[in-house]
Amino acid sequence: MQLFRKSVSAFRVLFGGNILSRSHCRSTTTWLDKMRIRLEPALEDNYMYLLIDDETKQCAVVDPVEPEKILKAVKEENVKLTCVLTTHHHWDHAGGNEKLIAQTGKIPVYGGDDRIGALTDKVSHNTEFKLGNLNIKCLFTPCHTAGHICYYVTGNKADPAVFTGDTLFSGGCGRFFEGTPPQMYSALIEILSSLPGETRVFCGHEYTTANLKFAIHTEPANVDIQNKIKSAQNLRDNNLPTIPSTIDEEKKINPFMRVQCESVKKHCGCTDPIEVMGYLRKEKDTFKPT
Ligand code: GBP
Ligand code: ZN
Repeated sequence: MQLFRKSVSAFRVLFGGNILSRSHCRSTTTWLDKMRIRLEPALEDNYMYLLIDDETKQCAVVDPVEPEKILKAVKEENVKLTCVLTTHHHWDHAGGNEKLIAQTGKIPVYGGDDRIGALTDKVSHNTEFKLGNLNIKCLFTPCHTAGHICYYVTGNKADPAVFTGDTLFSGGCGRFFEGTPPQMYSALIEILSSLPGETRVFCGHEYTTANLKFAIHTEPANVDIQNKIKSAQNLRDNNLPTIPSTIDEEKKINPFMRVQCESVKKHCGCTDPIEVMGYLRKEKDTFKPT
């Protein structure tokens, strides 16, 4: 039995958890100004996204780790896939690039790290390019990895979107594999917190309910976190994603976006927001909810 369990879990890891178990959520579409974003679940808890320009029917894909699913979605949407946006080099984000390009033929692959497979266009902070009529602005947010990029997308200025990879999650942030607290402070507080509050946040993993258990531990009296725990659990019970959230919402519920708040400082026992950032990440690295 033990051996069977082990090989089942190895099988799940190898095949992304979707052969023996169901996909971790349903595919959903978010309509914004001039653009449409189709969320596709991948592996155990990853998200891939199709970003579609409504007027020209051009489409970009974010982190296509399972290219077959993406090609099927592109066909269903009747759009033209014109580029790949890669948030960072980890295999569960960039690992599908080569296979996808082998199917589509040569299209630009954007990213901020030479370790990204099939990379054609290395971008840096504030690099901008177009997808049809949409504008895409690259935000350099190193820390989870040294070359991490978030992509900020605007149509007609209203209703923007940001793809945050493993830098900002709903209710949390990525582990600091290749960076430091000042870098995550810069990414979350200086760069992402400055985006318009209504910006929809599309992140790289469905970690929201686990993140909120840590969030409520840091601020037990925070009513926004209490309410979000209920609404997120309700979505997950129905096999729906908790994504997108918004920048304004993250500022209310995400401890890593709240390092300047008195209640979070008090929890950490320090006042310097960068120290608070370091304290929270260390604490969450080993956090086990009771
Ligand atoms: C959870 O399930 O909630 N805590 C996670 C466990 C991103 S994936 C898994 C985990 O550690 N996930 C990473 C993370 O940053 N989590 C935020 C957190 O725990 O608060 N990855 O797949 C991870 O980046 C990876 C791939 C890591 C290649 C290193 C390499 Br090399
Ligand atoms: Zn990662």
